[in-house]
Amino acid sequence: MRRYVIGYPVRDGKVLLIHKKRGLGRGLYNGVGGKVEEGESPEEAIEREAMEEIGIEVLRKEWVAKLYFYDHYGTAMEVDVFLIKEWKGEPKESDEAKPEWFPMDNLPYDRMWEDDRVWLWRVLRGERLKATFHFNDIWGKYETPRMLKCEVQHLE
Ligand code: 6OG
Repeated sequence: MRRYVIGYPVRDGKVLLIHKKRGLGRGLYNGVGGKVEEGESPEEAIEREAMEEIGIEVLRKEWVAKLYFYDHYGTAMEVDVFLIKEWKGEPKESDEAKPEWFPMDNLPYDRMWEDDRVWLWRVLRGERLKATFHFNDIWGKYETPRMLKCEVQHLE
């Protein structure tokens, strides 16, 4: 199973999303993130991606969720989600991502992955979750990506 990470810098009731310029989810808003490389931990991967995509050095982060994604064409992804609580540097645009702040209670869900409206507000409120999402075609190769089924479990 392919491993990925997503991280959300949070401060003063706001979340920093990126408008993604390329790769999976191009054109959508998401957290910073990407693939976990060979020999890397998810913790290391989120630090690397935050630096590569928006130029911040992560000083404190919290693991909040494990997400599994499947589709009809064999995609299987395991994603670790972090809230980034402290960092050094001003988030800046790169050729991959344009950072933008949003109030936590007013996220642009209509321009995000369909699963986000199911789980993101819950982790922003302090919950830890494990969730599984089934899509038709995540890469959008044959069909417009649609979420078909979801299961969310609250972790103590
Ligand atoms: P790169 O192309 O940047 O990695 N990702 C998803 N995030 C959400 N919320 N929902 C999905 O539903 C996703 N599928 C992928 C994982 C892709 C980035 O996009 C995330 C990575 O952070 C299907 O290397």
